[in-house]
Amino acid sequence: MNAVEANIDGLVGPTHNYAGLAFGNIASEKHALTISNPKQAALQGLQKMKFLHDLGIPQMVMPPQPRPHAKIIRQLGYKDIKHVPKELLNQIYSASSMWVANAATISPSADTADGKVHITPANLVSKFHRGIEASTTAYYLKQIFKGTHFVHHDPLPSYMQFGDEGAANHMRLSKAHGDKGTEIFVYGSAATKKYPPRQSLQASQAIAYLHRLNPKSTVFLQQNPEAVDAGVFHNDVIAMSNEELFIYHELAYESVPQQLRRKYKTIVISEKELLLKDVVSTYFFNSQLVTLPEGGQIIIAPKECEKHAKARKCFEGLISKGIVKKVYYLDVHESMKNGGGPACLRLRVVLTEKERKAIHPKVWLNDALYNALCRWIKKYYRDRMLADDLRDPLLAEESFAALAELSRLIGISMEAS
Ligand code: SUG
Repeated sequence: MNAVEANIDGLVGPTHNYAGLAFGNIASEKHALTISNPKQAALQGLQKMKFLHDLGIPQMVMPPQPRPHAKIIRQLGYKDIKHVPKELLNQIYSASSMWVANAATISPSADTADGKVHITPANLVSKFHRGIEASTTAYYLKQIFKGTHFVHHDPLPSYMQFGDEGAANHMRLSKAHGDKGTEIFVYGSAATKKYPPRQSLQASQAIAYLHRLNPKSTVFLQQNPEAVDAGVFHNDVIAMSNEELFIYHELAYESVPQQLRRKYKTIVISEKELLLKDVVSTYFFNSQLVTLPEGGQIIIAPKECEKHAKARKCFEGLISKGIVKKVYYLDVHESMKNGGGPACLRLRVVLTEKERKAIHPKVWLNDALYNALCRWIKKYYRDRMLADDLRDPLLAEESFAALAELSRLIGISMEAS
């Protein structure tokens, strides 16, 4: 069936800061308590969306979540933000909902037994600041993907047994977007020495079952513990996929079935070509592999790869072998410093024409929305933020005012979860 792949990107929120909250994510640990620039972060993300839109790839915008998280403040009995202890402040203020690759797992209608698009918001239980995203994520997704074409599941139970981090640990291979595909779920390993796993096998199995996937076309791959200990906290830090193309590093998994490798166009990048530590520092694999409307695939890579001789050579090799047409290096440095590259900032959805038409119209990026969002960011966002700024009561006011205006702009209700 004819179908296109659309991307929905998380707009960076006005409280973007570096709090060092994500143990196992080396960039987050490294940049903890350094100065962030929320305005630049949001503009960088928006420019990436515009870039894809200009290439003719359908692009949607996912709003940031309201922060500080009012419900958590109330639930813990604090009368207002002034009373929240310092060690909690950075979590309820985190703008981490920008990384929508962790928002949900989505199975296109071509793969599901009932021919509907199935959506499961991620529970993100492994980190408190991320776990508190789940209910608002579900609320937003229901407003965006409306009608009978879409089945919305609840996030899985909030226990590590069902730890689920969404599409960052999910891939799909198919001859063409609209064809029946193979869905690949990647789960963590209990054998790590340094960092805990985030995705559980039981969670991945539950989603495959809920989404009514054909077990014969569903594959579960276990992460290599060595990779997790080197900072590969999600699969999208060490593998990328699009249509029939599957590119991964040789140290990504415990094993990959021969059958899968033979069925699709599989490229394995060796340790000799790119060291595991460079996979993590450059975010080579956190690139977006995209099919152009006129055919052929391109890569949107983080700017950091351009400066890295070996990473660039790997990309040039893909071009010279005719695997991809071109690599574009984009600057999303503000997000990268918290461990989020181009692919972390987007959630992919394969849609038929009918499904596409059912989507809330105001979230589609076009030139008018792009210009309005640029103005909106410039009006409300600060260009400098440090941990101490989270103590400023004005920040909460600014952040809520910004989201109220955005809500009017894109017609999404943002009331607290
Ligand atoms: O969950 N960073 C996020 C980055 C998520 C990247 N997503 C994908 N790989 N798909 C995380 O580790 C850091 C927040 C802070 O430290 O301020 C953070 O949550």
